[in-house]
Amino acid sequence: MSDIYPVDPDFAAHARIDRAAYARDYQASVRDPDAFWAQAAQRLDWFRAPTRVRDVSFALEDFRIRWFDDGELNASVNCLDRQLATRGDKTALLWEADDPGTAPKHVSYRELHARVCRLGNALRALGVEKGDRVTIYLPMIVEAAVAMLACARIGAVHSVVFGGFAPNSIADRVSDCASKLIITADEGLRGGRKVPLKANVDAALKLPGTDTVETVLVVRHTDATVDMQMPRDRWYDAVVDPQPAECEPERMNAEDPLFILYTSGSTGKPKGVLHTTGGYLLYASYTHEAVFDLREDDVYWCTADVGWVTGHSYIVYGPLANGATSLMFEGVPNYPDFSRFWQVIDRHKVTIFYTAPTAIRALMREGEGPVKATSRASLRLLGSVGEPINPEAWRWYYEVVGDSRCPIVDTWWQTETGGILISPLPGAIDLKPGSATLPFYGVQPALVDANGQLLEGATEGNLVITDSWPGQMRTVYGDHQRFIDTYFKAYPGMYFTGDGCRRDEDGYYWITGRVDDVINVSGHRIGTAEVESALVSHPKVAEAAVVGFPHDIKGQGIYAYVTLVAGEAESDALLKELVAHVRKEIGPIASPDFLQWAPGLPKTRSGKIMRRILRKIAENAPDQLGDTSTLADPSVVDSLVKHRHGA
Ligand code: 6R9
Repeated sequence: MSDIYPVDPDFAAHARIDRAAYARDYQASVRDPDAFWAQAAQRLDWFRAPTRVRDVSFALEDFRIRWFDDGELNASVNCLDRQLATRGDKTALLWEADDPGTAPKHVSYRELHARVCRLGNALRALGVEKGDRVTIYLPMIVEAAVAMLACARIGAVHSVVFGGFAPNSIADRVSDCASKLIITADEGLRGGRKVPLKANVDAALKLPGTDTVETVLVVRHTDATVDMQMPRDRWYDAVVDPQPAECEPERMNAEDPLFILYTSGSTGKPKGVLHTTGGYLLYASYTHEAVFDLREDDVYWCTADVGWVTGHSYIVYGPLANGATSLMFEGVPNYPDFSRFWQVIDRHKVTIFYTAPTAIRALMREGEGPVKATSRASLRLLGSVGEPINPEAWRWYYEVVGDSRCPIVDTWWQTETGGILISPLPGAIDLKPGSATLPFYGVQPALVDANGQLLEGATEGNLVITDSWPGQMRTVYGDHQRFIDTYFKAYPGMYFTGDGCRRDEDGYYWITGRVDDVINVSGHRIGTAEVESALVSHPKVAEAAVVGFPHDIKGQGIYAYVTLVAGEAESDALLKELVAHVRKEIGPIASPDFLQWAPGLPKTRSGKIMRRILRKIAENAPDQLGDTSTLADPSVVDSLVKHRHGA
């Protein structure tokens, strides 16, 4: 039996949503979604208020997802202009540098508005028009948020590419959406180390398919000397600073694209997840306010990178649409030492702290000392996102970091969902360590078996969502059929999340992890197919198979089996070379933790690699290999088990 942490009565007394309100409003939201979301839409400022709420069908023959589709608004106006009257001098973004010796920056709503307008004007002057795609490849600096909002202001569609990605990955993402312009910086700075962002862009733009890029705007950040290729490359400050501080916002239809964000799937290249303006912004802001029980004087800190969806929805769009103070951190949890997070919390009197289980596990390993050296008295609420949080890490987070005072919201969601779908509301829902608990308003989760049969009661199955919510992705950029095939074919009439899940006797949801070929490494999604194709692109590799395995800190690690081209010799030097090759092709986050030589791979007679078996070998569970009789050559398994890494 799992233990329960009941809602704290003191917290509930001041919370936005209490138990009764959640029960009542959840019922209302699924009984009459039109009425519920029509009311909720009033939280946004519209140029033209929508008269239609939802037009949705998940049926394959009649597929559509549209929300508020006669409404018109602008996301940057909602995040900036409408805050000016009452919050002009309030800090919108509070920036903490990688080096604690660098002064933090407080950017007010008024200043942020002016900076976004200047960049919006500059982008227009450079020929960027409504609907054009702009790639943002920046470190965690204020300009990253400015760039996203400036795109939103002029109706350009941003595609933020995580600063840890290598030139090949940048090139793939630039060419897929035919970006016209890239915004980058000379260098990034993380944990005292420099990241050559501009040089990576230069290398990416030498690769095929990237010639749509006309301009590269370069933010001066570390003042490093970088190659500037005129007229393509322009210094950001030189172009942006002279622009006027007012910029006419584009009137966007609610269903006009706001951004594309690439994410890994189980097959092929990363998918360009497309989110639109009205539904996304409404959902990001509403969930941010409700799940984090937001108050006017909160100092809210989400430690994600803007290169991931969490940074989009819960550093930039949600918090700013709510007029919150959002802390943006350039650095890493262990620099200069393992108490950095807690020092930042004390320095800025952070009240809400939202991070990932992998960070908690890494910090937990260092013991209580670095935490207890700080006060953290300002904290009132903690959050978790990115992967299942093991109960042990949950309790450490609760007891040691939060001094058993602060509820934890374990928020389950995905790039595709735009915002949080399953999470406690801290004043309304009792907590169970390791469970994301219950659905947000309007969200209808269900469990199905492999045949798509709906499962009732306390049980385990594949997690689906049976009806739409406003923050749902609308398409895979440039490949609508792939969108439908990936998410709506497995279980007709339902959105398939790719996650396995258990539901307990209280109706609580416990996410068990991906059931597809996606590995969740430190909360980052890596497709096994991407790592395999990077390995196979090395001239000495004939074949590769990649699986995930349980990893104490990262949640899952990457285990690669590699078959060399005939005549090539296995060696430690080549092993290192292959790991380095993957880093160079995709980026450091995709580096295999282990690489095992595989003279043969377990295949069915039709040639399909049996990953189930490879997973069990990687997990060191050779007694659970199951039936191997259908293999073309069962003897390869014995040899792989014998030579397992560490065996
Ligand atoms: C927001 C984000 C999505 C995948 C998702 C699931 C895992 C995220 C979780 C969680 C258990 C949580 N995941 N939050 N699993 N509990 N609270 O992480 O988006 O990068 O697209 O990853 O992450 O497996 O399917 P994304």
